[in-house]
Amino acid sequence: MEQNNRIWWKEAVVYQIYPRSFKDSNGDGIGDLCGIISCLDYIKSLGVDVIWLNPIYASPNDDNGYDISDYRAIMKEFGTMEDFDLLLREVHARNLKLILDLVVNHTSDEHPWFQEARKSRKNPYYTYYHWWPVEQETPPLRPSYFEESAWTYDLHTRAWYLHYFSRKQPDLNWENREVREAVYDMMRFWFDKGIDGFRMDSIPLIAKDPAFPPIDRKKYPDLFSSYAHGPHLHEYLHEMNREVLSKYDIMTVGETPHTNADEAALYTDESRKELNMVFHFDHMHLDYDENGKYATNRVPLVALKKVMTQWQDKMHEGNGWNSLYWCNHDQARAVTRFGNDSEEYREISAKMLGTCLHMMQGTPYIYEGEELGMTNADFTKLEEYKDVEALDIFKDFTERKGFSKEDTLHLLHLKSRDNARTPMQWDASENAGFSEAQPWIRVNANYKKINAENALADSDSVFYYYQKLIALRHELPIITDGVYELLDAENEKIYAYLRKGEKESLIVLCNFTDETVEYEVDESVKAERSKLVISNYKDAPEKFASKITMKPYGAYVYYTK
Ligand code: TEU
Ligand code: CA
Repeated sequence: MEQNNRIWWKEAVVYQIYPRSFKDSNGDGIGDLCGIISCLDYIKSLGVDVIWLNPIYASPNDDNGYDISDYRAIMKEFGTMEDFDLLLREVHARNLKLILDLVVNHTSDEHPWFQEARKSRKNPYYTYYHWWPVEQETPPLRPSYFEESAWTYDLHTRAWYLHYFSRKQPDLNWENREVREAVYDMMRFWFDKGIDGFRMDSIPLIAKDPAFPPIDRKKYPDLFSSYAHGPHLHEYLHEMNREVLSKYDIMTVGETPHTNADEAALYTDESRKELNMVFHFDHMHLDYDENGKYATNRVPLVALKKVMTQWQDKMHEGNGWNSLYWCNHDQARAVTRFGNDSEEYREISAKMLGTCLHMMQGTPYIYEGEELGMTNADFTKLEEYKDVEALDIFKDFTERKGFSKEDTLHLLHLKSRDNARTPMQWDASENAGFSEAQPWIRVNANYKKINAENALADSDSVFYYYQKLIALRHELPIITDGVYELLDAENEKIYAYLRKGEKESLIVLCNFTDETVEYEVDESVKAERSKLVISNYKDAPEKFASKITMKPYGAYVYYTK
């Protein structure tokens, strides 16, 4: 709702919960809704405004809930619909908002629609999915994100069905109006319960050309990028907005792989009435190599600045809105990947990363445990990995790409999605206070040191630093509204930028290295009456000076009015 021209989701900070790994309340080793309820005061104390839950719907859990067998029921491991209703009430009672994951590119193969569909070609649900009948010979090349091929042959129908993800995640046919109506109906069901929005999974992939023409390999060397932005995509989103979204005071964020900043404007430009914002992947791709995500590269700072700046500029010009994130349930831990998780620099670099992101324009997303500076998992054996993607990568790299077992395990350690899925570290008791039973996935051995209880007892912790960053965003409108301007684009060590308002400005200086850097800020930047509003070093200079000694992973923010 716009109040005095302000829009709540533009000023909000979102906290993302991966329910399976957050808090177990009934001792089965799996996180659940009652566990989340018991931690709401902790989340509230961080100062965030919105909670986003990864999928909580009935699911056989081939992909931890991203394979849904009933959109209107709660996954039995997570609790009941009564538990959900209580959670929603408790969230609202704390003046927080709740958004859910909308996964409608595909269902589970155990969803009744697919169970019906695969009975025969004449079944009314057959056209809810994409099929390639055997008479047309082998289906056109379409790789799956989690398997070699995105086509799996079905004996009953004598046809292959399409699944961009695992074979237990058949893709829905959005060309079919009945499918769209069924999705909109389900969305209304949740909005009528009072939820405050959706994060929309894989949303650029929903639209497909049912003829599946050959992929132009010159245009799409990695093939997957051809999956985004199929025919009628924006018509569907516009229709969804008209029929459902526009009727409620809610927020939407599309997860948009394979989407550049120009394309993102098509989703988020307010006048187009589609989505509020999207999660882009451009900064996630900077450490990829010819084998994609599973690579040993570090992210080069100059390139990082370039893509972040592009998105800041494009969303601002295009009348869109950014979402800001360093990590989520699909990515390595931020401090390990972009900072430094050594004993010496873990906390200081986690705070620097938080500063660099939270002072930008957009809505920041904090992934559970990021506020503690949680690190990548410390798995050494393949058996410790649970993720369908990790198991597929292991197979692909060792059997098809010729990597050794050790090298592949090292790549999984760097990039596996399970790095983000180890149990939330609550305290130093057994299983990190996550569960009384053995957790479904192993706890990181560093939990005795890195945990919420320790963080709450230490006024200098990453937790309290994030609390301060969030409070600043709520206090200073310039963080929401100010125009972003990058300084010193080619500097390989320092990320320096301005936020400019009509009468105010912010100077944000972040050292991405473990070295002390004598830094000279561009001479055009004048800030005589500035004051330091946040820094991860206690002895940071109170007044801005154009020559500044930037300590290792130092972050300094000056505000001028
Ligand atoms: O991810 C979609 C997506 O683009 C993935 O390819 C993602 O890039 C990959 O997991 C990174 O390694 C979404 C969800 O976030 C993910 O958890 C699901 O597995 C996937 O959709 C299927 O629903
Ligand atoms: Ca449980």
